[in-house]
Order: sequence, then structure tokens, then C-alpha cells
Amino acid sequence: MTNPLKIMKHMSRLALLPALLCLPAFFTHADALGQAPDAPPNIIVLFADDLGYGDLSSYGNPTIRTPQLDRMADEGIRLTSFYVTAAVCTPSRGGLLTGRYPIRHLPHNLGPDSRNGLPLEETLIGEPLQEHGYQTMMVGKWHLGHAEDAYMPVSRGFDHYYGLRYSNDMIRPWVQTDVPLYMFRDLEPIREPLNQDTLTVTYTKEAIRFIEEAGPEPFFLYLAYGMPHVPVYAAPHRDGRSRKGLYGDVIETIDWSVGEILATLKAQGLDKRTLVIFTSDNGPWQAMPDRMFQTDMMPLHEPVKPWHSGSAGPLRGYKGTTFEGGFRVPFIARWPGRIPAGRVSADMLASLDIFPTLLDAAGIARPDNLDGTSALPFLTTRAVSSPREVFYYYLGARIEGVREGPWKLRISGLPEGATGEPALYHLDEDPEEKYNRADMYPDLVARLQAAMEAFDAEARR
Ligand SMILES: [Ca+2]
Repeated sequence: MTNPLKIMKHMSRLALLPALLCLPAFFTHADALGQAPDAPPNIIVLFADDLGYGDLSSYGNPTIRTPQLDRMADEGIRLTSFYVTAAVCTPSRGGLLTGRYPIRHLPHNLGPDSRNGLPLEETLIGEPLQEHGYQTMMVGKWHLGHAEDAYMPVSRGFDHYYGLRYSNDMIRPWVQTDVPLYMFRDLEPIREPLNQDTLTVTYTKEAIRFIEEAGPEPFFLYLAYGMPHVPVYAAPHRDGRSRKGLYGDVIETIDWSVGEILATLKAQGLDKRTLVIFTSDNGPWQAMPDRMFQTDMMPLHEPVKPWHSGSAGPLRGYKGTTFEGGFRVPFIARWPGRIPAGRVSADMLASLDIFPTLLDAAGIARPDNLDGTSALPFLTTRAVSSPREVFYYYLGARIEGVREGPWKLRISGLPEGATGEPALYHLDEDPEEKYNRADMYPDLVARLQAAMEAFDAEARR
């Protein structure tokens, strides 16, 4: 039913000393059996903010060191074609937590003064898990609505919440608002000045405490880091350590955090009972000297700052664009005994697939209105391919692209390299999106464009 250490902790709370005396035998029994095949696992989703495809050493960064995430990848699976549903925060988080494209619910970013939120008729991943006995906790950045309690995490599938309700820059001087940036516990603000230096450390402590104090039922922890979203701050004990400068320190602080969480699982005897996923909500923030995002948040010709260091690796584009650099992010999943170790796959997968995957892992029936498919057979079986064959790219409410197999059609309304003319890329041969092959394959362009238009029309119904 559950792991021995948790049973022990639970029992010790009840001061059942006689029962404790029997535990060595129980340990042996559990060790011999391992996890029952149908036992629902604990689930941890670690979601970085604006961490780019090329920001981890296992994804090729030449100077940032991420030994904990690299080890997690060695012990599990690492994907090189994993997509989020938007190149900015709010819709990407909505896509992750609903398993549905944001065009169906909330395609635009929220600000501190926003009155709206993710529509209340949407089902979020914590809800079915909660209904099936999971203990659920969210730590970190929410960004799916906060003007009413009904939009907040504790109303949407999480027993408890600790974190910032939106981005860490949504305060003066970065954003012109009078709403103070407070940490929240459940629905209550903690009316103290925010220390961003220790933001990642504080979140990590909350996450670890939740794991350590969880009862015998399975748990779901969603930890949405606030970093490396701007403005960037590293933990004091990591400051100045990275050759990449402050930005590197920030990523290495996240790496430290992942290491602490994995060490906690090991110490609690939960390693083999816990599926851990690490990914990011969109590509890296970069100085955009030409046009888009001309807001308080990102004025034109912004001077170069430490946060202009995120890397999309070999991919073109960055946060806020429908090039690969905006949408493709690292994805690492680890579940010892279930996910084979050391696998790297270029199969396409999307954050849309996480919701059904987690329900599948927990043995819970999936809703039939999802845009995602369970990737559990793919993740847990070396010979199985990803179920995902098609992915649609949206910039806000505008569809700008589709990927089918290795082919990507991009039709952008943005000025950058775009005339509204279709661009066709072969992403296996040309992940950098350097070579537009639209002229060579007019029939394929027409078919993919028709697919984009058909999906968009259906999604808006
Ligand atoms: Ca983000």
C-alpha cells in the first residue's frame, strides 16, 4: 500500500510502539516485493520559468554546471523535442495543468492587475488526483488568476499553496502596478518584503517539508520555480560560483534544489515510488532590439542585463516567438524501476501529454476532452515511441505553426523574418530553422496549412 518509512512515520505519530517493533520484518517484506504494480506513485513536477533549451549541461551548455539534473537524466529519460503550449508564462502553465491547448481557455499572459483567470470550468491536474486520495501541494509561481479566491491553487486541486501568485518582476520598477508582491500561503498574503535572493531556497524548503510531512497516501507536488525569470537572483551560497555569471548561479541554484529534493526522496525511501519530471514553461528571455513585447516589462533597446544570458542552444528564437527556441525546452523524467535509465529520445512530446500521463500512472481514468495522450508506455518502455505526432504553435490567440513528424510549417505575423509567407523546416535535419524548404514541397505546405486552419477552427468552437 505504501512505503515502510512512511508507515513507520505515520505509526510513530500514533505512538504505536508495539507495531514499530515489527517493522524490520516488514522492511524485508517490502524490499523483496518492491512496489506493487498497481500502487499509485507519488508525483513531483518541477517547472522552471524561462529556462532555455540550452541552459543545462546535459543539453549542451558549455559553462553552466547542472550535475544534479544531469544525474537525474542519467537515471531516467531526457527528451530533445519536448514542447510547451506557449512561449510565455500563463498559457504555458494552463496547457500543462489542463492538458488542453490554451486557445481553448486562456491564451494570454496575466498581470498583477488582471481580474480574470483560467476559466473555472477547466479541470486542473490536481483535481482528479485529489479526488483519488492524493495529498496535493503547490509551491511557487501560479500565474493562472488571483483576483478571486476561486482562481487560486487551493480552489483548483491543491490542498495547500505557498508561493507568488505571478511573476517576480510584476512590481515596480519593472511593472507599473500598485499591487504589492507578497508571498501567499493558501489564500493569505505574508505581508513582508520579498527576498528574491532566497526565492529558490525558500521554495525548496517548503517542498522538502511537504515531502517529509506527507502522510501514507500518495502525494502530488507541483513546484513552479520563480527563476530564471527576470529579475534574476541566486541563492547566497551559490552566488559567484558559475563561469556563466549571475545567470549561471541562478540555474545552478535550481540544480541544487533538484538535488535536495531527490536526496529527500532517497532519505524517505520514496525513490522507487516517485515519478519526478523536470521541465520549463518557455524559452529564454532575450534582448529583442526590434519590436515585440514593447511594454513596461520589456522596453525597446533594453540595456543588456545579467538575465540576457539564457540559451536556446542550437535552436532559433527565444521566449515570445514560435521558433523552436520559444517552445522547445528541456524535459527530464525519473522513476527508478519504471523509467529505464540513460535513455535520450528525439521523439516529440508536449506538456499537454503530462496531465494524461500522470493520471495513467496513478491508474485514474482520463477525461475525453484533452489534447494530450498518455506517454506512460513511451516513457517506461525503451522500444515504444512517443504517441505524439502533431503539435500546434500559438502566439497568444493566433496560430502560427504546426509540426507533423519532422516537418514544421510556420506562418508568422511577426516582422522577424516573416512576411506572412509560409516557412517549411525539416526539424530533424534542421533544428535551427535555417533552411526554408517551402518552395520544394508546395503540396506539403498546403496540407499543413490546411491542418493548421482546421485545428484552429475546431479549437475556437
Ligand atoms: Ca515563463
